[in-house]
Amino acid sequence: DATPVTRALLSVSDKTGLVEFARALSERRIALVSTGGTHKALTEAGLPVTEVSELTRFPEMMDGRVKTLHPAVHGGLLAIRDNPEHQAALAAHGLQAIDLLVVNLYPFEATLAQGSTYDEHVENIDVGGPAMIRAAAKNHADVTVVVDVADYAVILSELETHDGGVGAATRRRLAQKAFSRTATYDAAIANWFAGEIASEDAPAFRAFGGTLGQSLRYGENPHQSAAFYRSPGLARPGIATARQIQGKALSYNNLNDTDAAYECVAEFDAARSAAVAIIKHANPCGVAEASSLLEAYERALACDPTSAFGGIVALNRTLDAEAAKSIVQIFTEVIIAPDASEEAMAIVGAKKNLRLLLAATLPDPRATGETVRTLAGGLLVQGRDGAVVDDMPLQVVTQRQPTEAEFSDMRFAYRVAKHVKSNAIVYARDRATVGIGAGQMSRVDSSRIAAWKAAEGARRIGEADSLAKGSVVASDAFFPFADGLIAAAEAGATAVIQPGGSMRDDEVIRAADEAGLAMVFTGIRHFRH
Ligand code: 93A
Repeated sequence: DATPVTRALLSVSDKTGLVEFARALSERRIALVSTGGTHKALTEAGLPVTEVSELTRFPEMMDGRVKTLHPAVHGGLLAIRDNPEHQAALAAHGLQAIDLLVVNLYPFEATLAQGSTYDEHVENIDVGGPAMIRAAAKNHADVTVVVDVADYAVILSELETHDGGVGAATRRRLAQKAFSRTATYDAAIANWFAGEIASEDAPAFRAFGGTLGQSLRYGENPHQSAAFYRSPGLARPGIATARQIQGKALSYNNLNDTDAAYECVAEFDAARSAAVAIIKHANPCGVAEASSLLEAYERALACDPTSAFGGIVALNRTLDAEAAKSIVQIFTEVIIAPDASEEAMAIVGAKKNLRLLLAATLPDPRATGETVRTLAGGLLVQGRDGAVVDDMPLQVVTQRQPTEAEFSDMRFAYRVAKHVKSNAIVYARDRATVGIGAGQMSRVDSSRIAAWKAAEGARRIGEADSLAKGSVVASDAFFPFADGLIAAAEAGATAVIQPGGSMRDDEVIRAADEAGLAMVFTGIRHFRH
């Protein structure tokens, strides 16, 4: 019951094991036909192979969308061998029977796994491949179909035991497998499509309008669906207007963190200094200002290199080669900058997965506009926090006046604190953060964490004193009691910047005076949740 194999058509995206398999077929005097890429691989390996365009007498066209969709292929696969009319039709049109079909499809599922764009998904929908697979599987009485690299060995052993033929049981089993493959393939396409449509129908989309920027593989967690929308109502330069130059598709968390990173670094006027912010879980884990991006990056990284691993790096100036070289040393998820030099792009280009976003302009930290979040059954809308420390009437409340250096560091620390989740405590020295405490329910806990990070930083570089020594400390909201302030003084801070406005401000000021601290009130709070 074995059918002889004299001609094989090979058309595979995954070329694993292809050459070895084709060589074994060729050695059995089986004629090989194949599509462009497969043909190239086989001729390069020195195998005799006919291009499918020779069979169809049509060139492959439309970027490969039409290569095998032709009667020369489908007639060859579907003709019943012992049907005289079918055989006469083959002869009349000069067609040849194909006995073995070897296909693996465009990698649609892999494209899904990478989280590619809509158009990339569409281009990876294989049409000709499934058509051939279905034709060959339907005609399994005469034709053998292989859709899985793992079955190459099965075919070779069949050809061996059946003297150049494939047995009926194997043909039936492989035909079943072939239909199962096209079914799974189409299911993956249908599911992806359903997700795209659902994203466009999402209530959030209807509420805010705009356009679907990208449907995302998932949200904050894999069980949550997600999409990114561009909303003209919220239009301002930043993450939504940035161009992705390279790297894997952005995830939900990437987008959220990159937005936070770029908004943070935009607080630093690019005309005045180079600045770098490194973000993890939407919080800065290091921010620095310097005369070069390289120096700013290295100082930002030094604040908390452990947390910076797998972080987002935002820069306020054109990414240059020196900074790029340093950034690619550790695992980074995303780099965002207004622009990048050719050389820097080449350096980043060596890291295929690393995402590089160029946003052209920096967001305006003073911009008005709204932020929106949902809560059960409603929306919370507020004006964005466009307050900038330079515009705040800083009031010195202690006996000691801050020095110029302290003033400069306090303004730096307050800019950073605006972008740290509350309760936020930021220690800074020479315009670099040395300890950041974020997102604690108690301000004292945030202070402890920030001080601990500064002490860790000193330990890492072998300094005896905590990096908080000689630093300034910023608090996003007032110290309700003197304890937080005393803790900062004990950690080594010499100056404090905070909004003021506590019922116990007098107590807090007295404690600052006793500790010899300089303290300024900004009058403006920077809560961020
Ligand atoms: O774009 S297609 O749907 N149009 C076709 O006519 C066609 N024929 C085969 N894709 C088509 N294929 C697919 O090309 C195969 O399923 C296989 O995945 C791939 C092999 O192309 P190449 O040999 O050029 O690498």
